[in-house]
Amino acid sequence: MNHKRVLRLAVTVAATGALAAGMTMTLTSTASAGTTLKASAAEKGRYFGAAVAGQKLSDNAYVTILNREFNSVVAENDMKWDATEPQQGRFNYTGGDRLVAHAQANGMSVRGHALLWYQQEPGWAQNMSGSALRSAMINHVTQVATHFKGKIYAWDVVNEAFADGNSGGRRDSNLQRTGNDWIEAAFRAARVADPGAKLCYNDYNTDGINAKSTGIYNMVRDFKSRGVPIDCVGFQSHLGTSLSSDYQANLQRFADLGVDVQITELDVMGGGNQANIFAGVTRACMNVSRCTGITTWGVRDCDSWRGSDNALLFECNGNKKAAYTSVLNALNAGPAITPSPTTPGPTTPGPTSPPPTTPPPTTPPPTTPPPGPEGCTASVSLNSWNGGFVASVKVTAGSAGTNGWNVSVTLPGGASVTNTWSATASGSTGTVRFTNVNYNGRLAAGQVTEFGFQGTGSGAGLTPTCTAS
Ligand code: G2I
Repeated sequence: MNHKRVLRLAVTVAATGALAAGMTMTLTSTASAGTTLKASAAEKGRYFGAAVAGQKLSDNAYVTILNREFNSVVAENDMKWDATEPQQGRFNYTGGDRLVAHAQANGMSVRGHALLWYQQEPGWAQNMSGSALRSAMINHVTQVATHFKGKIYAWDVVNEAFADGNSGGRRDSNLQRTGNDWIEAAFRAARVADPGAKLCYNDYNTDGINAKSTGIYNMVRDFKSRGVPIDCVGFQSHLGTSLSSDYQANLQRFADLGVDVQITELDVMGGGNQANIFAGVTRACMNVSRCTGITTWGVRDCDSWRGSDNALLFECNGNKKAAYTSVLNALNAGPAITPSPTTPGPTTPGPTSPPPTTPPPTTPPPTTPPPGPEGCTASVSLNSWNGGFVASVKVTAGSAGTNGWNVSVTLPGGASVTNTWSATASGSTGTVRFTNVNYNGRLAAGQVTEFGFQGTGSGAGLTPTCTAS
């Protein structure tokens, strides 16, 4: 398939500037003045990432920009199936490990790309079908996610499984022909292998509300309703000369299903409208509280798969382009991810797995919920970089549900909380107590809600304790 041609054809609606119109501002505006992409994104609780091709890590000029501007990386090719399992059952993690080591040494988080994709299947898998392929692909997911366990912020578990055009259905592939449930089987295997990684579905030509994005939306809604583990949707955003007017609305409708959204492979046709489009995408992410980060598919124009499109934020000589400045300004102008007190906050996502079934009581149920530590539990996942971190905290109600909750966290010396969303913090250093806000205090038995906070210093070793009321 000529991927590039398809995506150019699909991006046809010119609507620059229309993005800002009509959107609901549920977010408070706090202008800031970061001077790098990563600092400005981090001030708003987001990451800013780049796709990295392995050999570029030995290019000093490239690495200088990467380390200065980006706090997240994704392997452009090194974690794909053909790279990691070139022969069946023989795994090669050389390139992936090198990128993870670079990320860890430089305070960057890592997106994993991609466990299953119909392209870049190794030759041996291309020749397989049916149950042999199904078990080979589940084994691949299990082995690779286990190898990188604990090191990946989010995995693209399945990439590009939906068809272009108006069908809204799945793309044909040997993976698809193993049965329509191949995607959920992959997500379940990935969850078991690395329970700490966010699990994403990733695709392109989903840059607005269209048949393809709606097909994906319906799949995510179905997964959430049946407890299939999915945490995020990646919007590749390989863009042409215009941006759909409903780009932000599309991100928001996915976020409203209770998943995070991320811009995962952003690049834009060079030319007069490039800076505006980059800014429009950045603004859209800033305006959606569950949009957790943006990744550009490369660093400099000449690193890009798009050849002479000049599709990225830096010239080949390393100079910043107008598009760079427009992204930086949009990050700095973006609202912080704190819900405004006058508007309802994001809806609490439903339980990610079915709530535990309660056996019929043998004694009359208590009239008041049991107090104390068994009332709720809290777990934290961290996105850290040199000098700072974002902590996402999951609160799970115990068997009695909650009317409200508090989570206490003791920060390491020197660390302090600078920004909190979906909870109210008391204190900023030492032991900090987070209390529910009005829309997420009441949880049914087994229900999960999330809040987050950003801090300076290290967030290592946080062990939250939860108290229900
Ligand atoms: O096609 C652009 C992207 C669309 N979404 C999924 C991404 O994974 C995909 O990335 C591109 C890489 O940027 C290319 O670098 O995926 C291509 C493969 O479909 C990558 O191209 C491959 C070439 O096809 C191979 O011939 C080459 O050996 O890159 C390989 C390594 O340079």
